[in-house]
Amino acid sequence: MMRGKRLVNRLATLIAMILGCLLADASAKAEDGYDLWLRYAPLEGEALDRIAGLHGPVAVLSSDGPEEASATMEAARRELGVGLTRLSRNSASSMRSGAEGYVRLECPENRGDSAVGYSVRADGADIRIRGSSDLACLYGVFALLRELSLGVDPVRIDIASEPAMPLRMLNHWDNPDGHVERGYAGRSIFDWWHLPERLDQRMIDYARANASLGINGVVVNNVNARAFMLEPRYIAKYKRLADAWRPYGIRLYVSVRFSAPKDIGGLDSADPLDPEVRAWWQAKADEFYAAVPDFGGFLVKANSEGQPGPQDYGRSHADGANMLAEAIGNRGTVIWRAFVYSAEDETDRAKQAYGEFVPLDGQFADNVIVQVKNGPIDFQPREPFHPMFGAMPNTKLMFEAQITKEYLGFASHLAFLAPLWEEVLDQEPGRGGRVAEVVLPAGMAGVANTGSDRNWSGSHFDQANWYAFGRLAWNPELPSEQIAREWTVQTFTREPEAIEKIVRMMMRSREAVVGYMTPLGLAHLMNTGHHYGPAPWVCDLPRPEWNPCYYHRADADGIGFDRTESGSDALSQYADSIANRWDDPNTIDPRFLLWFHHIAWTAKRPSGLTLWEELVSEYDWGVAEVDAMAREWADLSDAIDPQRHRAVTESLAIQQREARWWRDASIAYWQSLNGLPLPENVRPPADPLEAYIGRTFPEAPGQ
Ligand code: BDP
Repeated sequence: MMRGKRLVNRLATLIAMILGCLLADASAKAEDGYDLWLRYAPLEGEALDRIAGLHGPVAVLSSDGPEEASATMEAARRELGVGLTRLSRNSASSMRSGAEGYVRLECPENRGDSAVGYSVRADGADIRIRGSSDLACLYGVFALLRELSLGVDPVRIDIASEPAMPLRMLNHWDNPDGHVERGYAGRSIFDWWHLPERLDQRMIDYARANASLGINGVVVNNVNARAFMLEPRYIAKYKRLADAWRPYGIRLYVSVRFSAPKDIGGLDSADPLDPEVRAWWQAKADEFYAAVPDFGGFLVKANSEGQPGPQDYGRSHADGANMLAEAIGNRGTVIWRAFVYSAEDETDRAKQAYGEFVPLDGQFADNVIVQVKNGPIDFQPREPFHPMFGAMPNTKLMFEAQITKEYLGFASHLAFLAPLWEEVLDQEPGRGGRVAEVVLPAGMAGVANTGSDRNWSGSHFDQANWYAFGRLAWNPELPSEQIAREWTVQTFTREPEAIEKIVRMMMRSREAVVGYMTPLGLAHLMNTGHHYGPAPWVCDLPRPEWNPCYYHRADADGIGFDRTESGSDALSQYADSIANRWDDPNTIDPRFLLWFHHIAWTAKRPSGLTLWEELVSEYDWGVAEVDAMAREWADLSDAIDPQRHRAVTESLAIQQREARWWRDASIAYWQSLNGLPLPENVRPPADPLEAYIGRTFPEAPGQ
């Protein structure tokens, strides 16, 4: 009998082991990136023991709310249940004995998106999540699960957090036909064609991911907007989405085409001072609010890159924005973009937005926010900060970042962008504190990098940019490295050496891209239209500022855009404390050298090298950095699940090849101008210049 029992036990153990292996294998296979940073991978060892006694379901202590749990509270409970179960190895039975504790959600059951600060604190064996709205509890649950994922001992958890800024939003450049402008992750995640009847599960998963970061606003369509997206049939679609996102604290915004009263409204003008036009927008806004009572508002790209705007009628940006602001009233916000440059204006493009907007400081209505890109040109791998941040003390300014990597190698190049944003947020523009402080009354917007790809972002590492944007919008003081580390642990592995390697890769990645694409302050050298690959030679496009040669100004003698007093004087738009430092090529931060100065190829630099030698060594450094990243990643094959490891390996191989392409094509072109030999021991470009010029990619994505 005994022996029979033992046999049965052994067999049972064996079957369990085989099943375990199969399951483990299945879950390894299932690592396709869809779960983002919300994988809640099972904890192990001590970390697992420590959460063993922790339970949901949770006690909800409702102080003044209705009996029924709100949808937000339901979402919080659900997330907690899923998170705790997965962290504790997917099986309640594996919860060891020990102190039994509950996670208690102590939030009123009211809906609210203003008071969302939360605290998460251990209290004996329990954990209490407190806040003054249901959304605070949802945010607190995500914070708790993040801490637990990071292996923090529950009894030590003691966090209090609130968002630094009111608006933390994603801007989607998604078109109604499903194409995503500057999108490298497949088609749009928004299925406009089937909405409102069909709501994809992705819309909920997307909202969860955003809520986990505290993102609270989503502009669902491209800034280059189609007017028909304001028609009633679209408002019904927005309603369905807004209803689905409301529990997650996300308000929906829409990009509008300024000429809509003419395009779809039957009027013959869109003049913002025309009473009929004003009445049209008023009625339109009312229609939106009737369907979506918490509708966020309108985002507008006006008089920029061919888009219509108030200047078509001799009116100012303030006239246009204030007209829409009046229509929206205190129900929402108008976000007016400062990304403008004109087809006729000969002024240095880097100066134009400042020139148009700064004189309007103080004239925008209270519910208008002016959205300013991080730099004065256009989301380049590196730009100095936008001088508008220091020049409009009486206007709410929002920081616009580009999460999708239009100018940083699309989705195949690894470039962790938190250091780029941190670099700008940390600058002191001269008035109002650091940029991070200037934008506090408004917020941050990020051009989304999501798409229909299974991994959402086109590559696994690009998820980190979505994550980092959200974390910085919640707290712009978070160091990039901390963000990289917490993302890595949640997304990839808890193995300490692997974490360090991945964080190192991430932290060097953006600088590497600058190195092989646009070192020493160069910018906008990408190929025409799609911006894929190098094309510094392009100089024949109809508008001067569309040409790379406009930006680098290289000739036989030197390279760089003189933006000092002897040139375009864009430097004068910066505070004296900065302008004085940047005015001198020997004291300027070399990272901005050629942005502000035209320098002779043979000029001796403080480094002792000539400019030419310095430039070439930057390219080589960038290429070597990518090689180093690829080597580090190759070493991680044991720490990362095979599917994602292989995917990243393949992307890095593309990046290695394209980094060389950038370096070689750039060097070949500069040499064709300056006739200088390469410094000693430097590898010549693999191909002649003509071969690089001849490469065309009309099919490149995202155009
Ligand atoms: C540029 C993009 C273009 C956008 C524009 C914008 O190339 O597709 O429409 O910015 O921000 O970077 O409006």
